[in-house]
Amino acid sequence: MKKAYIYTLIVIAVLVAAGGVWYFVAHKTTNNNMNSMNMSNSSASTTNQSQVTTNAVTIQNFAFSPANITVKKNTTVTWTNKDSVAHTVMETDGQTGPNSNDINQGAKYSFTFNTPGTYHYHCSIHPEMVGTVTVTD
Ligand SMILES: [Cu+2]
Repeated sequence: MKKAYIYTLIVIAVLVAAGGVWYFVAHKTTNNNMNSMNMSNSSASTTNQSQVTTNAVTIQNFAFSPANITVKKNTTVTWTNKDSVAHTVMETDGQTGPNSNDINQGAKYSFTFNTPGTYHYHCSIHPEMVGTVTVTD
């Protein structure tokens, strides 16, 4: 009689513990899914489309300047970070393009564009930072 009571308590305790673990795991998974869904694609930029012919881009105040540049093919473009935080230069459309590691304060990153085309890029740390390199023949 007493034993059966204790076994019942143990069974209930195990079920409650298992339910708690299940809830925790399920809840965590849901959160992760929501986080990955939040990585929204903010590619529709309505920024100034004026083109500047230069191979030097300054990163300052969380922006690429000039944001839209034109170069001839086989030109090496250099980005210089004048912010106190790190930025990156990452090709956006899956073309062979710039793909930097963290560019720290005062550091530079260079990429040579050999193929004509339009290359959209962004900062992987601050995806709202975008720019384009137009490469002409
Ligand atoms: Cu950045």
